[in-house]
Amino acid sequence: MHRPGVETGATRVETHCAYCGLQCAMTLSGSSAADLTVSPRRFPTNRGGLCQKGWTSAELLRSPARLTAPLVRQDGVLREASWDSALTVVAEAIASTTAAHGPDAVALFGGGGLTNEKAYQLGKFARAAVGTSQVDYNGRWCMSSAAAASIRCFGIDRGLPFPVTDLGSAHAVLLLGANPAETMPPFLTHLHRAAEAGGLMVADPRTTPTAAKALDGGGLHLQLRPGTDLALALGMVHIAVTEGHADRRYIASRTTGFDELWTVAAQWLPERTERVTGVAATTLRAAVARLARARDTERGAYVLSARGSEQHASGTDTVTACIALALVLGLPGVRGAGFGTVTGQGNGQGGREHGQKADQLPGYRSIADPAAREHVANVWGVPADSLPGPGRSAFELLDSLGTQGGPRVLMVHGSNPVVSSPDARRVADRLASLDLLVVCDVVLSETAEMADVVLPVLQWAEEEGTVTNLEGRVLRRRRALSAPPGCRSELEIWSELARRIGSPVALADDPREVFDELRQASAGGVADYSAVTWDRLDAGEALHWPCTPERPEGTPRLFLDRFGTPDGRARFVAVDHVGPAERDDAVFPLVATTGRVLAHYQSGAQTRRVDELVEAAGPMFVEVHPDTAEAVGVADGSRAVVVSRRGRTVARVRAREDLRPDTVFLPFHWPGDGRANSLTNPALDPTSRMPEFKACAVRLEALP
Ligand SMILES: Nc1nc2c(c(=O)[nH]1)N[C@H]1C(S)=C(S)[C@@H](COP(=O)(O)OP(=O)(O)OC[C@H]3O[C@@H](n4cnc5c(=O)[nH]c(N)nc54)[C@H](O)[C@@H]3O)O[C@H]1N2
Ligand SMILES: Nc1nc2c(c(=O)[nH]1)N[C@H]1C(S)=C(S)[C@@H](COP(=O)(O)OP(=O)(O)OC[C@H]3O[C@@H](n4cnc5c(=O)[nH]c(N)nc54)[C@H](O)[C@@H]3O)O[C@H]1N2
Ligand code: SF4
Ligand SMILES: [Mo]
Repeated sequence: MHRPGVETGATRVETHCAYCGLQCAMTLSGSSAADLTVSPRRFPTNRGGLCQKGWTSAELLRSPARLTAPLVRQDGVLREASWDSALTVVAEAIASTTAAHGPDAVALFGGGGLTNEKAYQLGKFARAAVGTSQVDYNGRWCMSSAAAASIRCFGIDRGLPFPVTDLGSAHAVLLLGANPAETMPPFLTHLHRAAEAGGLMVADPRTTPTAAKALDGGGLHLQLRPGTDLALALGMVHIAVTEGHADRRYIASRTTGFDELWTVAAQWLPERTERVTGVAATTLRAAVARLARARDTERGAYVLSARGSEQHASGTDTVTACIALALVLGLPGVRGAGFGTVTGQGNGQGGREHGQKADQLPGYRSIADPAAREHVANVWGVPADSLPGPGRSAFELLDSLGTQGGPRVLMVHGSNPVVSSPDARRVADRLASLDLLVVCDVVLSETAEMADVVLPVLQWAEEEGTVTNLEGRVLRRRRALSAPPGCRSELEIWSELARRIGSPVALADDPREVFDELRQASAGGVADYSAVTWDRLDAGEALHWPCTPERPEGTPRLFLDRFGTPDGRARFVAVDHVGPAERDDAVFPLVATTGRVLAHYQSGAQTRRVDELVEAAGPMFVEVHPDTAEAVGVADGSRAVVVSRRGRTVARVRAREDLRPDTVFLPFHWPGDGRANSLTNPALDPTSRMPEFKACAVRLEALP
């Protein structure tokens, strides 16, 4: 394959990073992919910083691994094909499958890395062009528990309901299951003040670089057992109330439901909390007191959660309890204080607003709400009753593929579930049972390797679009390179497929036109973009949704006057600790938790193709306490096997004194025998349908 990249004549383009939700600002300089360079740009979220992934983000634009022609499976082998013949295969499969089995036999799977325009168009293609209810996306595995709890307690889900720069003046920040030192390094600039004030506190079973930073500054590391954040939060609520740190005036004037919550939290005495979580009662007391001191006498106290506390079968209740802790202390909706969840993917916020989620329509509307259906159907020019109802959630969707009554054709856009889904072996089996698997990607991901049709699409620096960052601010992604020959934008693909399957509506393929339609579709919804225009974004305006004709300046800070609930008050919800769905026992005596390393992104489909990152990360590993390693006879640096009830993973042992002896940690960035998701438990949260990525029972064995 040749090296893509065609001159556009453009020499300097201001855009944002290809990867995570911090969306660091960067300038791309050069006239072709071959000589394109990345430099950081001053911007509030990254303050001129980039992490190693950002610095090397241009590599994938010129990688020989880049797909440059459609591939169609013939006689079991993927072979290059023309666009016309590849699209014919897809269109005919959609048309014949819908005719024979109904529209729900065709499914779509999206991603939180897609631009707002693509996320919106994916949902419209599914509902209006194909007519299927079977659409969901990888954000279900990412933000869904945070989202469900925020909606439950605040009435609105915007990850950070305040600009990230507000954290900069905070003297105390409690991070629950977040490791930004590796997952968003420039985010740390906003935590320096808290760290220096001894107020950075990190709840994590591992001593991460983030926890180490907290300890260096005299802050706290709450080294809890995986899956016990809910107990931790309730125990801290208990301490806040019994030790005089609760904000009674705030509770009375801005919340409801405290008494119900207290019937549960009253049971979580510090000593019981210590027994369940493994965090000393003195540490719990110190953490609550530190938050209260920052609130009362300094500036700023914040509680933030991320995937460590959220990716559990009780993730929604866990975040609900974390919010209860923030509410007891009187933090949310107050200037210089707050609660937030740290959104992960590049467009993890926008990706969950515009309708690629199984139960959702654009504007963060519910697909079950008749008024919402009426509004969106009007914008689309279809009858409201033609829109399907809610579909299956991500894991349930993948698990139903090829089964009786399940979808037989799947299109994947912006995800690599063969590596990233829970119980991935089972998911790969389901993918293999499809009549037709279509994968749109920029590289031959592990999921693309299984596909019947692979369509090579454009990536971040080759197309125009918008994304919404972790603080709900809409940003412009700009094109620095023209499309490599052979690749097409997904907007074009959906537009053309819609035409070929005889869709009742035409789909635009110009991103700006799609964005204008998205604005109309979002108007009046929770995530209202109606007054956000490309011209305003291009002029550099900082626009956080909701941004409406009545409120054209946007809303950097939500909840200052009222929460998004009908009565304007935040809700305490009585939730109780249950612990991980799978308990350790004599056969599987350890808890495995999973997460990220600095140099790799997600399933690694992109970053495993960047030499500098591959070298920095090294091979797949498992962190183990030295006592645990010794007990099973595996040496530091040797290869070992981690076994769960679902599968096994081979990894190099990294002995770590500072890890809990009952816990092992595996990153999930590698495929094959190093795939962490061969182990994970697809137990789903009853509300968010989030799988339990962060706790499963395993044993460790020496590699025979
Ligand atoms: N380098 C890098 N950066 C990324 C990404 C990436 O893949 N690589 N992905 C992006 C995305 S999509 C996301 S969602 C974010 C995720 O960002 P984070 O949430 O910061 O990342 P994780 O590593 O998944 O989990 C954070 C921490 O949770 C801890 N943890 C595990 N189990 C538990 C538990 O039960 N309780 C608590 N309190 N902690 C626990 C882990 O040890 C880990 O250190 O990162 C974004 N940024
Ligand atoms: N064990 C374990 N598993 C996890 C997690 C965990 O903590 N532990 N975290 C979960 C979380 S939070 C997340 S977000 C998921 C993420 O996991 P995935 O959903 O697999 O996400 P990515 O690896 O980012 O996959 C994105 C794919 O889309 C391609 N791509 C990039 N841009 C585009 C585009 O514009 N269009 C198209 N069509 N393709 C594009 C990339 O090349 C890549 O193949 O993993 C989840 N899985
Ligand atoms: S922190 Fe996230 S947005 Fe910033 S450079 Fe790194 S990957 Fe890109
Ligand atoms: Mo994520």
